[in-house]
Amino acid sequence: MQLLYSHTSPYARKVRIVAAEKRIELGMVLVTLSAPDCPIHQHNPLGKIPALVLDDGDALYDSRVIVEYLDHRTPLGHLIPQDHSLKIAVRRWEALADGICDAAVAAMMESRRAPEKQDAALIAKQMSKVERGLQALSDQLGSNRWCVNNTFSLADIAVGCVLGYLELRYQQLGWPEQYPNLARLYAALMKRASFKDTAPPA
Ligand SMILES: N[C@@H](CCC(=O)N[C@@H](CS)C(=O)NCC(=O)O)C(=O)O
Repeated sequence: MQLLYSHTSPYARKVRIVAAEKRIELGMVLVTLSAPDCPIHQHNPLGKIPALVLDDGDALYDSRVIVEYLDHRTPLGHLIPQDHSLKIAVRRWEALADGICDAAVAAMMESRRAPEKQDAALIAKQMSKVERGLQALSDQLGSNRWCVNNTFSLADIAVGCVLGYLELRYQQLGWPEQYPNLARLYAALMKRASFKDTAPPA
């Protein structure tokens, strides 16, 4: 199996962490999305990373489908609970964390356009999703050690990936100072080899 990824994609990091936690070896294919011959287009018609190319040549996307596939491949330490209510809770955390990523990525793409072409209202709208999303993550975590059922799960991984992305791209937000409980969670996650080994380059 080969994973098409980039060093900075928070969605690809989520998949890499799940694979590492599940001790599943993946072939890694580093891609540059802006390259005209980027191989992602052969595997994902949406042209987005990550995509997981299976041994029979079929490809899986997006990250939520891939992590479910990987979690199901081995019985070792399920990251998505078997219990239905807990599973839905974990997947809602993931949806919130990924949604914050979507908004942060959209605002970043817009802010990279030439200044006269940028839509300030679009950036403000996306950043308000980021702010509200962070507040919701912090409120829901409270003083708990992990996001769901006091057990490490995909929910913590997804939250860790968005926090890492914001640390990389939006240091000026100062989320660790604003949300000490999220900072505590991120510090605990960064002690794990799976997180350390996939940290985006500074
Ligand atoms: N929902 C997708 C989001 C993937 C995504 O947006 N990836 C970005 C990189 S961080 C991308 O490939 N963007 C290129 C594009 O949108 O054309 C997932 O969870 O995999």
